Amino acid sequence: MAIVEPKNAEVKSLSGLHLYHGDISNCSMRVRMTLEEKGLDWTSHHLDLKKKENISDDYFGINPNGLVPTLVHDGVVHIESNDIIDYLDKTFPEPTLRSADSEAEMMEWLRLAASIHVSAIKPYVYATIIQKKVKKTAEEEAKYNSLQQNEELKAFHSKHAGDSEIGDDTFMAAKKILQECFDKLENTLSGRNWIMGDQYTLADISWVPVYFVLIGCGYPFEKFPNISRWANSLSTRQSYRKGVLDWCADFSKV
Ligand SMILES: N[C@@H](CCC(=O)N[C@@H](CS)C(=O)NCC(=O)O)C(=O)O
Repeated sequence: MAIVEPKNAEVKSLSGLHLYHGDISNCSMRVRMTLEEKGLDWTSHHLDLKKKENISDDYFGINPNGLVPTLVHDGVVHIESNDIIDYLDKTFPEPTLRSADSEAEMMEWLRLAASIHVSAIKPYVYATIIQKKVKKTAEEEAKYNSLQQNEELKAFHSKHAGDSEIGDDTFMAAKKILQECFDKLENTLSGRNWIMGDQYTLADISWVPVYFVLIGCGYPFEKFPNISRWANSLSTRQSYRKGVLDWCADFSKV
């Protein structure tokens, strides 16, 4: 569970569920889908990542990495999307998004999604679509570097800020990681409706936004028929419509 003590003490007085999130952020999509699955009331604090609204003293005072999403629940600050959805499912257990007999396997899918975010998802998305939309001015870069303490994120953004593009090596490495993950997902989904079998769980919620964002970036999912079938079956799910499409209808157009 990733709970942080905020420097921005104002959030400690918030009651109920408050989500700091971005429309186009796959990590935010996970949390919005989970909130919708549970039918929970939540207050939206939307941050426009293209306008770099996350790069401010106020927001770094809430989330020390300056990333979305952040959930504030009755004044307690939770970061890391996969931890947040797990927290929500445990705190609001109905309807459940886990099955007791496959807990370890489900958590492994959540960990896998979290572990490839900076090494594969972010570089793929930046290289294909996002970098030119979030290019930083020299002033914005200086502000970011003064606020960001997380070395991995600092290294990523300093390498790919301004006009310096994602190099071929980084892009190739990202593609290799994604290929391995999607081979595994394709095999797992063979003969299954959902990642864990018949039950829709946090594993699906963790991976659906990855699919949604990457297909918007032109990722060749036509090579993965089971993944394509799984993703298509989501279009009828209200939490997908409300948590993803209502905020970002098509990632290729962001
Ligand atoms: N591990 C974090 C990653 C969060 C993350 O990278 N969020 C992205 C959007 S999906 C973001 O805030 N990007 C803005 C930036 O890098 O400045 C999580 O799962 O919550």
